[in-house]
Amino acid sequence: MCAEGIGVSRILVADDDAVSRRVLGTLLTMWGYEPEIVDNGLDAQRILLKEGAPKLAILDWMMPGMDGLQVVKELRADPNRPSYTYVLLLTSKGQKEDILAGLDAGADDYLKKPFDAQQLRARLRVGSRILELQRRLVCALETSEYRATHDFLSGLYNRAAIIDVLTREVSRWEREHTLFSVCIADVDHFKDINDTYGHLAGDEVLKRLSLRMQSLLRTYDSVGRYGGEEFLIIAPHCDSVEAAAIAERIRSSIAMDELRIDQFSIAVTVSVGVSTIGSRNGTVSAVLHAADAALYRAKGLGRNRVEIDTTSPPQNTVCAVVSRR
Ligand code: GH3
Ligand code: MG
Ligand code: MG
Repeated sequence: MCAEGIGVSRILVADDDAVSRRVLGTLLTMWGYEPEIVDNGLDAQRILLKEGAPKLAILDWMMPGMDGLQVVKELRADPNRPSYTYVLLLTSKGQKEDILAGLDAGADDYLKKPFDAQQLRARLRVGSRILELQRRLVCALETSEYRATHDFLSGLYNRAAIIDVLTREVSRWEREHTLFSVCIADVDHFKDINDTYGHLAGDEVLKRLSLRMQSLLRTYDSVGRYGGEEFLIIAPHCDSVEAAAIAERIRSSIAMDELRIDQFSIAVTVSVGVSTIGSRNGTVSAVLHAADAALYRAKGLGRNRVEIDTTSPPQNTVCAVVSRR
């Protein structure tokens, strides 16, 4: 899920002084870095703003075109940059005000020319450490966000996350009257599957069904694990007839093939209830309740079937019932 800890080896050097460039290039290579060296601020900015740019940069302050200070300022001005660039300003300007201006502009560190090689090396190690720390924090955040919104077993959205999607769709409908439908799919006689083949095989059935449903939905549909063996699908722009076509595609695809799990061949079917947002089903709970009532009817009518909520009349919409496959 997260980017690998690659270690920081690529480093951008921007300096208009040829001697400095040569010395830095030699030292950095000797210390195991891969320097990319330019002689002006504009090139430095172009490289640093690119995707996959080096995360560590040594910038000279005074350069033609765009000075190092300006490069840092522009770099920090974009709050949406996906990763952080650690910038060390290297310059002959060494007054207290200069140092403050450099750090205020967004530089992380500052070294005065002529620099001491060992000091530069140590400061680059600090930069690498900070970048690695930042990478781990971002990774931890992404992991915890994923865990908070996804179901561990199926990898689908969990109940809270799919209800969030539904809540957003209801708000959109209130604002813009954008139609959508929901389907609740419930595995038929799942308890018997557990009892016959064991709980682990039951888990595997749920995983396979999740994959199957995902593969049959359009990219802008959402599916989540709503309960133990119940799945909630949200189909934007679909009226109940169009959503029923999606539900039917899922039902028939699941019913068609038995699942091979270990030495067993397991026949699985699902029943699906469909409802559509509308004046009579205009809230999260009402639209869910209506889909649940339709599901209940599908169970009562023999299972392995799709039922539409009777209060959801078909309407003309732009829902294109197209599979991802
Ligand atoms: P129906 O056709 O009426 O829906 O019958 P059913 O047996 O599917 O429904 P019921 O609600 O009686 O049983 C659902 C079962 O799903 C009971 C529960 O142990 C099982 N279940 C819920 N979550 C999981 C899970 O994560 N893994 C497994 N293996 N079983 C689960
Ligand atoms: Mg069931
Ligand atoms: Mg159930």
